[in-house]
Amino acid sequence: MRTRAAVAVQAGHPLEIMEVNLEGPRPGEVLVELRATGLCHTDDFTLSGADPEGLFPAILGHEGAGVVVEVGEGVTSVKAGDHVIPLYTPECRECPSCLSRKTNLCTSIRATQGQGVMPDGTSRFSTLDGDPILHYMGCSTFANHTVLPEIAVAKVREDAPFDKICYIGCGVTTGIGAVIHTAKVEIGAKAVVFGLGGIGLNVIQGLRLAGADMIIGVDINNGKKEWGERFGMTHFVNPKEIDGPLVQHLVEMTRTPFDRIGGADYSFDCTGNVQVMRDALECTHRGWGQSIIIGVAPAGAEISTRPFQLVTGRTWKGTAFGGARGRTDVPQIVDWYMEGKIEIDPMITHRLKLEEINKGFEMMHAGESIRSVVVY
Ligand code: NAD
Ligand code: AHE
Ligand code: ZN
Repeated sequence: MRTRAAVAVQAGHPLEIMEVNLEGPRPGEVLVELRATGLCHTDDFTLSGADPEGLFPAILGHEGAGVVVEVGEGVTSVKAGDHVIPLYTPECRECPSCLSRKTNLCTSIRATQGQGVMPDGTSRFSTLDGDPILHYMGCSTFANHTVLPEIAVAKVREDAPFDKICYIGCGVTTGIGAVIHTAKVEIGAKAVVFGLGGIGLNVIQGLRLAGADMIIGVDINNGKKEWGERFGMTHFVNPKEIDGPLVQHLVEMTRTPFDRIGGADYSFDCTGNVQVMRDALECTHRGWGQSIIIGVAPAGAEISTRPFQLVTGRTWKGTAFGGARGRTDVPQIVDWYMEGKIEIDPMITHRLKLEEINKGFEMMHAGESIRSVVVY
């Protein structure tokens, strides 16, 4: 069949809207008509050329929602007409990682996914001239239709609006999941969130859900203060507007007369900046502070700190897709949204047509949007 897509032809160039060929689903695969896709900072990171795994030409996008059109031989868990969210972290429930119960990082198709191809080593997308176009993060949601492995779709309830729940395909699940699955934040905790964008605001609403007492947001853009407060942030710090080192400032803020050491119980990096990651670790409490890295850093970047920071009981952790097991956890997050337990609508600041997708990335760069969503 033919479908319409925004193709990343080469790194650092705007996406090109074009008709592409899409082959139907092979055994174990599913053809999905996407109804909406969010624009995540990670798509921009890959398009910029900073992603060591970035390959071109490719169809980017990994935050979608749509309807199953056709299933390949042997597919049993979904059928035509089902509403689904594509999963860049699949859940096969059979590989050593899934069976370990210790991680959400299913390994069954990770190698081919990183090479931009389906598990059989081939791409379903091609140009009208027949040249292959690669898949991206196993999803390629910047196309009106895509083909996905069965293990990489979460079936969700049919009354949930596509233009909102697409965000659960990455940002919402990553932010809330980092709090509840990775950090396992407890009631009364003190937390610091660095970077109040599409991910950080979801960390904040996750912290509110978990019952944190003090939620400090840190951003270099003052415009994010109001956004943080809207979802539960209790204090805001702009590192450019304080006297002295940021870490000391945050430790002071969390210090109490009883606990004279100070420091956050939890911190979250939602920037991808390795200096911020260091500050995030070092502002946590001696003895038990945990710092969770969510941000994706460019090729070649490294983190550093004095080992003494770890010797004295701080822990550095990372999280991908918020530690969520997609097929199991994503339908539940959709339910939370439909039941009003979490918010999504106000974070979707812009709705675009596919032809306007590059404008969405421009607004992301300018800090004007929280989430832009392309509606097909
Ligand atoms: P975004 O651009 O919407 O938000 C980033 C925010 O960080 C902005 O508000 C910006 O002003 C702020 N910021 C930038 N530099 C800062 C600094 N030095 N100190 C404080 N704040 C600073 O991006 P996003 O969509 O929220 O994504 C955030 C990061 O998370 C990206 O690196 C993205 O690739 C990554 N990400 C990771 C996962 C995962 O599974 N680990 C999932 C989704 C996104
Ligand atoms: N390809 C990059 C790393 C990109 C990365 O860390 N991706 C996150 C998801 S970001 C979603 O917006 C992830 O899930 N990572 C786990 C995985 O297996 O890819 C690089 O540095 O090579
Ligand atoms: Zn993402």
